[in-house]
Formats: sequence, structure tokens, C-alpha cells
Amino acid sequence: MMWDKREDMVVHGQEPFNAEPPPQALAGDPITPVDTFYSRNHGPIPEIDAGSWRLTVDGLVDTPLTLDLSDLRSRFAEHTLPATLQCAGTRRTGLIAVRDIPGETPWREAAVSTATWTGVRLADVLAAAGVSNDPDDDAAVKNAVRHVAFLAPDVAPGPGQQFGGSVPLGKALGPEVLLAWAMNGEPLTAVHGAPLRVVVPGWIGARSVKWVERITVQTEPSENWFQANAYRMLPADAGPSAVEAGEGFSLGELALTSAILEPVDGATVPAGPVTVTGYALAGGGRGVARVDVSADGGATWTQADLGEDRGPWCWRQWTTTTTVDGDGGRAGTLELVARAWDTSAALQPEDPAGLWNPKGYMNNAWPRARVQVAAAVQAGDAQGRIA
Ligand SMILES: Nc1nc2c(c(=O)[nH]1)N[C@H]1C(S)=C(S)[C@@H](COP(=O)(O)O)O[C@H]1N2
Ligand SMILES: [Mo]
Repeated sequence: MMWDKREDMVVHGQEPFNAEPPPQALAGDPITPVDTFYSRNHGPIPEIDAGSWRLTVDGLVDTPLTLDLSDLRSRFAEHTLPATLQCAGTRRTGLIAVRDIPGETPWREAAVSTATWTGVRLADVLAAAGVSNDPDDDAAVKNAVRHVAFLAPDVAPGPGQQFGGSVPLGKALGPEVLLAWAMNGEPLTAVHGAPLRVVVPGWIGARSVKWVERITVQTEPSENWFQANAYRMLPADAGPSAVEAGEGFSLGELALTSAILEPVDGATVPAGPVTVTGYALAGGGRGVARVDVSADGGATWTQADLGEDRGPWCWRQWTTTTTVDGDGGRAGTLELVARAWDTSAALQPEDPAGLWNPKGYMNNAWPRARVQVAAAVQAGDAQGRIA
């Protein structure tokens, strides 16, 4: 497997490299091993010489900076933080089932993963450049006047542009936003952005710019193709092919979502108790408050047990055991459904139909998995086998 990923990755494309793990691989431990972590790329992966690499900080700053890796390590405090990254296209297959979305990667439920990231706070680097973080300015004021844009060297073939994007200054100054050089305690690999990437927890993965080499403070959001034209929520009747810059609205904070990881859609399970597992992720630093699971298509629900809480920037794994009897002991089909609430009491939308959009972003409808229940073992079956 290319780029040091596990053999059973679901590879959507080699060039650019786009891959997600099989859903079951995300169940259990909230921290995703690096070889299992999804990867989303728009162009060729640059292999950057860390020694000659430099980071430029410019724009509306008092003191423009040029920093190498040892400057970053020596001048700023190191921070480590667990955070989930989620691609805005995750679970696009659920929207494609509503209506086809040509030309976009058919991501399933696993274009989302969690790592502990180590690096320095973007806020500290911006402070060194003289960007004020006046506590008397509230976030709204900071966001209204300034944005922090990131630029990387990889050029995507379609738009023929380097990858970039911005976040409002209020977000950029959050203590959770890192310039990271390590992932799960290991140096970043090329595919995940070595030598340095931005990590913007709680926002769409596209803002966590890999291989970052320039950070610019400016009055307007980034005009980079990947922000002005892509990663936008378009009205359902907009033409997907010729998107004008600025059409629709820019995606930013993630929306509350969840997925079923096990059993997978289409699996066969033996009659009796079945363990259902998944993840739930609340965007923007909110927490996951509750997850319900139904084994009868949503007629009745049980509350799942939430896994370890790794803080507001991380997903929560969940699990529950439900008894399936496969239609009174005979083999049958049933539908598992999950639904999550966040700490603002928002509930995921039930139906993906109303969420459909031409680029297929942000499907956060209730996840469903249809499973076959094998007939219960009959008393007197000497083999004791499940049909
Ligand atoms: N330079 C650069 N940064 C990038 C991208 C890219 O193509 N180029 N893809 C973005 C998108 S859309 C996502 S979802 C995340 C994926 O990060 P990963 O490959 O480490 O999982 O990186 C983001 N950062
Ligand atoms: Mo993404």
C-alpha cells in the first residue's frame, strides 16, 4: 500500500491519493493509528526537504517572520492535543443514494479520523508577528476584520492552483489551532503534511492545510479556489460543474454527525445479541451528549454507551448491545439506525434527501445499516452451526 497505509484501505484514487479505512477499523480506540488515518489530497503529495523548508508569516502583521523548524521548536511552547479531522465529503455515498453526484469522491463513513497532534499554537506565532489578541475585542470583532490564510505548494490539476484556505482570526487565535509536526507522537509523514501542517479542530478538514509554507493575515477570506469555489454549500438546483467564485456559502464549522461502524451495511449477523458500534462528532467544540440506536428502523430506541471523552475537539466512540431475533427466529433483514445529540441539544437530521447538494458535502443524516440476521441455531442441530 502506498504512503504507509494498511493493506485493506478503501482507495478511491492513487493520484491524487485518496483513501479511507474500512469502517470497522475506526471502532474502539478513539485515537486512530497513523496507518489507518484517512487521507484526502487534491494534487500530488509534495516530498519536502525539512532542512530547506521555511514558513513565511506576512500580511497585516507588525513583523513579518520567516521561520524554520528549529525556530518553531525553540521560540514557542510545544502543545499536544487530541483532535478529529473530518472531510466535508464524508458520507457522500448517502447523498449519492438520493441523487447522483458525478465527479466527486464517493467517501463512505470513514473519511474522518482522530490523532494527537504536537506542535505550536498558531496564536503564539501570530503574536510573535505582532498580531494582537486583545481580550477586549470579542470574537465577532476579530472575525469581522481579519482572516488568516494558509498556502501550500501542492498544485491540484483541475483548478491548476496551489491548495489554500483561511479561517477567521477569532478561530485562528483559539488555543486548539496548531501548527503541527507530529501525529500520535511520530514525526508527520509526507502524506499527512510533513514537515508542518495546520490543524483546525472542529472545522472541515480542508482548512487543516498540509505542507503549509505561508500564513497571511488579511482583511478578506481566502480567494483560493479551494475556499472561493470548492467546499461551499450550494443550493440543490445549482449546476455543479461551473461554480462561480463566491456562490453558495463557505463551509467552516463541522455539523453534528455520527456513523455506524459495526456491523457494516450489508453484513450478516447471527440471531441473538449483537454489538453495534460507531462514532459521533459534534462540530465547533461542542460535545456529544447522547447517541440512540434502533434495531427496527427507528420504531424503538436504546441509548448507547459513550466511550472515553478526549475533550471538545474529539469524536466519541459509542457502543450498545441489542438483541436481534431475525423475524421470530427465522432469517430476515433489519435496519440499524443511530441518531446523536450534541451539548446544544441539536439532533442530527433524519433524512438525507433535504441535505442533498451538488457537491455532496456535509451529509449528517441519521446513519443506517441494513443487516441480514441468520436464523437462530435450532435445538437439536447437532452441528451447532448457524445457518
Ligand atoms: N496542502 C493541502 N492541504 C490539505 C489538502 C490538500 O489537498 N492539500 N486536503 C485537505 C482536505 S480536503 C482534508 S479533508 C485534509 C485531510 O488530511 P489528511 O490527508 O491528513 O487526512 O487535509 C486538507 N489539507
Ligand atoms: Mo476534505
